[in-house]
Amino acid sequence: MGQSRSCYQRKTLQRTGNQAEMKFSSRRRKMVVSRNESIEQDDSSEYDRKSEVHSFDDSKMGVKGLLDAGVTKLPCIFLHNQYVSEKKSDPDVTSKFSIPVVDFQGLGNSVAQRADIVREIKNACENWGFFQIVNHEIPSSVKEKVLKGVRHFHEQDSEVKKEFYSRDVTRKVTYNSNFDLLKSPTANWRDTLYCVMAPNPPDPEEIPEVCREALIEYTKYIMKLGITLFELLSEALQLKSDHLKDMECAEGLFITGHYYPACPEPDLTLGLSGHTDSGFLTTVLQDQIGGLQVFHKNQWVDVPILPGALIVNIGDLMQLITNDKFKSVLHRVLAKNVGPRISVASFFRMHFQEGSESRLYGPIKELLSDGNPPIYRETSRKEYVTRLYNKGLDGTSLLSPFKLQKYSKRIYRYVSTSSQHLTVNKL
Ligand SMILES: O=C(O)CCC(=O)C(=O)O
Repeated sequence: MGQSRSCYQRKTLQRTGNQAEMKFSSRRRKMVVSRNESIEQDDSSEYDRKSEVHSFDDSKMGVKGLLDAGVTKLPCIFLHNQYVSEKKSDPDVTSKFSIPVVDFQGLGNSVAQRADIVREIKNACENWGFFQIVNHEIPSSVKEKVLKGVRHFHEQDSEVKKEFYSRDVTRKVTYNSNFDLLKSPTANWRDTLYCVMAPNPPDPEEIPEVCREALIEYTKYIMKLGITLFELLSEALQLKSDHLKDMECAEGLFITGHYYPACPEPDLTLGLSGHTDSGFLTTVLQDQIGGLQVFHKNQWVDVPILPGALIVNIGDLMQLITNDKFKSVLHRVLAKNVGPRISVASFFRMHFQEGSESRLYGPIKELLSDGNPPIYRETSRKEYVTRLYNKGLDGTSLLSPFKLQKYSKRIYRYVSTSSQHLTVNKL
């Protein structure tokens, strides 16, 4: 479905304060979101994406604000032309493939049990780039509290929330809708709270009060789990247990609290476009709504909801330092007509960090040999983070600029096809 066609024949909405007045129009819909919290969908002029994006951003109301204002049809900026026809879950695929689940029960009990867990993680990181863990040590109460805290943040008075609305990546705590809104071709149906929690956490007062305690407590558990995961990954690479920890992979933690409101037209947009994560490793805590999918063997596979589980996935920088042994894999979140869906993604990754910007990351020497020469050049923390912030969810890999020339044919771009699935093309 083309964008202009889907922008026609839509209901328009005009709302001021609590008074909502609906109008119908058969002409192209334009959305205007003004600072005094009124939304006008003006059907008189041409669709001007740039100005709509800026109006939406300037309102600081996020997707939640649109829904609260009574929007029942997606504004054009959210319409995904490419993905809509191919985004559905396919039950056949879901029954054929299942994301590995690793049980951490007995991790410390015996050498043999630990070796089994390491083997399962190695297989998952090499073949899927994703796995779920159960029986990890984060109590249910801590997970529930952080999911609730994130929900409360997004559902509090919009005036309080607006204080945090920013695109300044040097700020430690911000909130906005679509971090790449100003660069990406299409917006996603999602708002996000962002907190840089390590190595230099914000002053507690900088964290929104409604989720402060929950985020600080959750961070302590995730940092501890991160150390365990990096030890297990090191062992899976046949390195010393503390190898990845010594490379400071577990130092930086960036937490995002996503809020995916129920979507009035879920088939026309996505909660989160297909992307790979930029850092070393990510953990995701999701609620009961679902929608996360992983691209595996040219198919989108649903990540099932396992009560108490945490999702773990490999990021681009881990793929780089393991010289492609561990895979950073494309994933996305579908929009749903139920919600809100809350998820808390914890990224072990670098950000702008005082003092250590010149630190270099390249393929780990111990993993290289004549038969396994380096595929990537080294990159400094500064270069990597700068590239990361300059790139949106455009379907290209952040690894591209770091591939050595002779391997550059292995750089991929994910493109849509008219068929059910995505194809992966060489650039
Ligand atoms: O919300 C989710 O389940 C996934 C979040 C995610 O992929 C991300 O934040 O990069």
